[in-house]
Amino acid sequence: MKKEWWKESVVYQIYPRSFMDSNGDGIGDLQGIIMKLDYLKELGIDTIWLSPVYQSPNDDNGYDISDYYTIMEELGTMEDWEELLDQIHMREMRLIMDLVVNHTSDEHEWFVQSKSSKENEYRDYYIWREGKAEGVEPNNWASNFGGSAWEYNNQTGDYYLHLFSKKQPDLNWDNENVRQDIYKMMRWWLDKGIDGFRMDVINFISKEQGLPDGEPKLGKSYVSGSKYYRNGPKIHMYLQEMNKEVLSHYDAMTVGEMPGVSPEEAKDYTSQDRNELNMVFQFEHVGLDNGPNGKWDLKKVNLLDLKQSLSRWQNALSNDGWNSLYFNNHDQPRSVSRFGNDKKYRVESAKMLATLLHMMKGTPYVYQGEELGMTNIEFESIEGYRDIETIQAYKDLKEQGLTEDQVLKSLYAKSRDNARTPMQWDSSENGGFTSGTPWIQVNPNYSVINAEAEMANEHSIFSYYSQLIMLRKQQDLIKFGDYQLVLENDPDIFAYLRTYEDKKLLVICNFYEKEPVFKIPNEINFMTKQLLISNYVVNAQSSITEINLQPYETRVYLLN
Ligand code: TEU
Ligand code: CA
Repeated sequence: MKKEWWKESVVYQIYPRSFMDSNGDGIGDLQGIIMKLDYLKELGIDTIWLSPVYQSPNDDNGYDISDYYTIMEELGTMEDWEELLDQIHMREMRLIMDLVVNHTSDEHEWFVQSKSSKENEYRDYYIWREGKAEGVEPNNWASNFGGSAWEYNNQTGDYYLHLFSKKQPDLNWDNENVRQDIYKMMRWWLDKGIDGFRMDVINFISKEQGLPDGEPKLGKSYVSGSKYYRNGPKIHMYLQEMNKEVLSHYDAMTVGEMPGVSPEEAKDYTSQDRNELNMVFQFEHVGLDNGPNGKWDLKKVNLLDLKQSLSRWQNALSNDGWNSLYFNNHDQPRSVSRFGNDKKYRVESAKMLATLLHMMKGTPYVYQGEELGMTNIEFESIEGYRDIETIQAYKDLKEQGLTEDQVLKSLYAKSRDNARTPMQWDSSENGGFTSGTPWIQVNPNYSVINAEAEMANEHSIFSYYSQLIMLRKQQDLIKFGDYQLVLENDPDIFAYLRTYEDKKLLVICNFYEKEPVFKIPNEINFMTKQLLISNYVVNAQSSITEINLQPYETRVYLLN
C-alpha cells in the first residue's frame, strides 16, 4: 500500500457558524477560527476541513453558494481567509475546503441568467423541463428536504430541478461549459494554496437521461428518484475528467460525500489506479437507526448490524481504495447521544466510541465538539430550531398526524441542529462562543461540558482523543495494519484485531452498560502484551484471557 499524507492524517471538521465568534454578532467567523488554531494543534489534528465559507444567502447555511470566489460577509473577508490559511500552514497543518457543485444558490449569477429566458447563454447550466401537464411537475421525484424536487419558473413557464431546497437548483453536469467553469474555480482555490476538497453529494451530479419517475408509493405524491441520480451513468467519467484537468496537477486530498454508496462502488471511486477520489463518506452505518419510514422513524441500533457494516467496509477497501472514518458531522446527531449514553456514562461511552473508530484503518474525522463529548440538544419547541431540513420535517410529520411530542422526540434524536449548537469553550455565558446573542442557542450543559474544563483534566475526553491521535501517529500498525473482526457473533462486545508485520493490535469495546465477559479467542497467539490505552484504570499486567468488562469499557493492547 502506497503511503500518502492523507492516509496518515486526522481531520477536524469546522462548521464555521458555530465554532467561534470573534466580534459579538452571534455568528462564528474566520477570525474566531484563527483564535482557536492552537487548540486544534494541541489536540493533535493535522488537517482542517472547513464547511462552506463562500457567499451565500444561507438558506442551507452556506451549502447554497451564490459566488464561489467570495467569502460570506458574516464570516469575514478574503484577507481574513488568507490569514487563516497562512496561520494553518505556519502550524504545519493543512486546509481542505468544501466543494458544493451539485447545485448552486438560486441567487448565483448563472441561475439568475438561466431563469431569465430560454435563449440565455446560461440556460443550459441547470436542469429545465416542461411540466407533464398544466400544473404537473416533470416527474415525481421528491426533494431531499421534502416536497417536490421541481420548482415552477414564471418567466419561462417551465420547471427546474432541485434535489435539495428550491433555493439550491441542480447544475447540469452534462453541459461541458458547466464542468469547465467548475474546474476553473477549483484551480483558483488550489492555486491559492489549499490542500484539497470535501465534495458535497458528489455522487449525485450525473442524472439518468430522461429523468424517469421513481417507483410510485401508495399515499405519496413524491418519491425518491435516487435510483436515477445516485452514482449516475456518467459519474466516473466526470470524476476522471476532473482528476485529469485539475486534481492530478496538485498534491491535493479529496473526499467525496456519497449517500447510498456501496463498498463495491466506493472501491471504484477510490481505487489507486482509477484516478478519481482518495476516499468517500459513506452512510451505511449512520442509517442503521432509521426505521422503515426513514430518518425520523426511530429505531435502536443493533450492535451486530454495526459490526457487520463497519467490518464490511474495512474489508472491501483493505488493499485498494481507502476508508474515511466518522461518527459525527454537521448533518448527524451527536454520537455520544446516539450510540453511547450521554447521561450516566457520557465520558466512558464517548471514549469507547472514539476508540472503536480511531483504531480502525482509514482517515479519522473529528467533528467540532466531539472531542469534548458534546451532546444532542432538546429545544422546548420548534422555535429553537434553525435547520431547513428540520423545520420542513416538523411540518411534514405534523401533517401526517403525529403528535407534537412524537415529532419533537424524533427531532431530539435526529435533527441536524444537534450538531450545530455552538462550540462550548468555557463555563462563561454562552459557553464563551459569543459575547452577543448566538444565532442558535448554546446547549445549557456548557457549564459542565466545555473545552477549558476538558483541557485541564488529564482524564478528560479531550485528553483521550489527543492520546488516540498520538498513538496513530506513532504506530504504522494503526495506520496500515490489516483488519479482522473477532467474536463476530457477540451481541455486546465489538472487538477486532489489526496486524502489521509481526505486530498485532487488539481492540476491545463493550458497547453497552451491561458487564459481559470478554474471552480471548484461541487463535490469537502472543508472547507479550502492552496496554496502550483504556477508559478505566486497569492493571496493565493482569491477564486478558478473560476480562470482566465494566460499562462501556474499552482497552487496546499491543501484542507480540
Ligand atoms: O448533505 C447531503 C445529504 O444527503 C445528507 O446528509 C443530508 O444532510 C440529509 O439531510 C440527511 O438527512 C450535504 C451536506 O452535508 C448538507 O449539509 C447539505 O444540506 C446538503 O448536502 C445539500 O448541500
Ligand atoms: Ca461573528
